[in-house]
This record gives sequence, structure tokens and C-alpha cells, in this order.
Amino acid sequence: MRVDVVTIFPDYLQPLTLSLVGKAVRDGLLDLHVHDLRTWTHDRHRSVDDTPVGGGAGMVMRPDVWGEALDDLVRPDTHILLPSPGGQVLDQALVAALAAEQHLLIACGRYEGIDARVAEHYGNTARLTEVSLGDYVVNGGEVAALVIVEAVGRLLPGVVGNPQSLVEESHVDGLLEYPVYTRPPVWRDLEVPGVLTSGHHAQIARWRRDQSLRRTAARRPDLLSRLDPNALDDADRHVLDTLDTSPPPAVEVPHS
Ligand code: 5OB
Repeated sequence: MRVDVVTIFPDYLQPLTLSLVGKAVRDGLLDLHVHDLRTWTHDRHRSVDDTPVGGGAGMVMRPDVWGEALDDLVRPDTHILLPSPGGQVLDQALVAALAAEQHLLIACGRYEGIDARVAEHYGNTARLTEVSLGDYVVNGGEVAALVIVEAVGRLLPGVVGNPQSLVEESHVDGLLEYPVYTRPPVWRDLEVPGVLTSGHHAQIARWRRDQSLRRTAARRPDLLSRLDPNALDDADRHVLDTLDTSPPPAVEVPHS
């Protein structure tokens, strides 16, 4: 897969030279190119922004500069990603879909955003998705580019050494991961659950599945309601149907 990132802060993408993604690039599994948007300016100040039409705070990124950059980089098979707080919230299903692409082009906006005609034009002439990291504010698209390349990169064939690691994870089956333990068997009076040292592989698998279901119900009930009912077997349904979902007893506050 080829990934192009366009930004006014190319150094922000330096972490992608490290760890798993860095090795994927060095091994030729990920063809990553980070570009400085100012490469596509022509004025002596290399200006990329201008004041908002209609007034208001901050600056808006110029469509002409972005147009020159994207025209140079877009191919027939490109999927353009525009990080934006108003975009589709990134989840593992979107990550998996992006990992099947031949070419991602991530256009990182700063300031108050990119002139809206850029998304409109490339939405009409290419495949384009606005992507949000979630319901909070960050200053620019670079951190989203880091997240997207990290999450997509690890799904590319050969990047993660043991492919089994890719399926035994939170969110892959729509559930949170079960708790994991290593040695010692007792640490600060806390014991590793006995079933895990029992050697009964079927019981271990069932215990882990129960833990995933219980954790998801307790911490992320929104995920449970989005599960495909066919993803649950009878044992799963029994676990969920017998969960104690009553709230903890309220502390009584005496009247003064
Ligand atoms: N907030 N996801 C949540 C985002 C975001 C802000 C961005 C980009 C993606 O740029 C300002």
C-alpha cells in the first residue's frame, strides 16, 4: 500500500519511522511519503492560509494550494482522507476497509480548517472520506494521520509477525478484550485466575469469552447493542442474560 500525507508540519509524522510502522516502511510493506504542503506554494512567504470570508476568528487553508498538491498526488485508485472533527468517526471497521485500499492520501488541515470547496471538489472527482478521531478537539489533522497510519499499517500483510495477534484484540469482534496475566502467580496478594493455569483449553477459551462479554457490557454497552446477533452463540447469550446489571447500592445521605 502507498500512503501520502500532506501537512505543514512534516516533522509531526516522525514517529512513523519508529516501531512496527517504521519497520514496515523499511521492509517495503508500506510505501509512505510525507510532504510539506508549502512545496506547492509560489509566493515568497509560502503562504497556505487566509482570513475567513464572512469574518470570524482564525485562518482558513487556501483551496488553490491544496488543489495543486492534491492534483499532483491523486491517482485513479486514491482514497483521500480528510481528518475533520465533523467526519465519520474512525473505528476498526473503517480501519479494515482502508487497509484494503491501494492508495491513501491524508490531507492534514490546520487553523480553522480547509476551504470547504476542497472537500466538495475532490468528493465529486475522487473517493474522499472525512474522518474524525472522536468527539473532542485537537489542533490539526496530523495526529489523526498518525492514528490512521498506525491502525491501518498493522493490518497490512506481513507487518504483524503473528497474524493470530490481529484477531485476539479489543474491537476486532466488536467486543473488548479479556484481561491478560503473566507471572508471578501472586502479585501484591492478587492471584492469576485459576482457570488460566488449569490446562483446560476449552475452559480457558470460554472464560475469556465470558470476560469479554462482561467487560463490554459493563464498560461499553454501546458496543453490545451494535453487535450482529449471529456473532453470539447460546453460551454467549446465557452470559449476557444472567449479568447483574443492577447499579451498586446507593450510599445513604442523612438529612441534616
Ligand atoms: N477532532 N477528530 C476529532 C479530528 C479532530 C480535529 C481535526 C481532525 C480530526 O483537525 C482539526
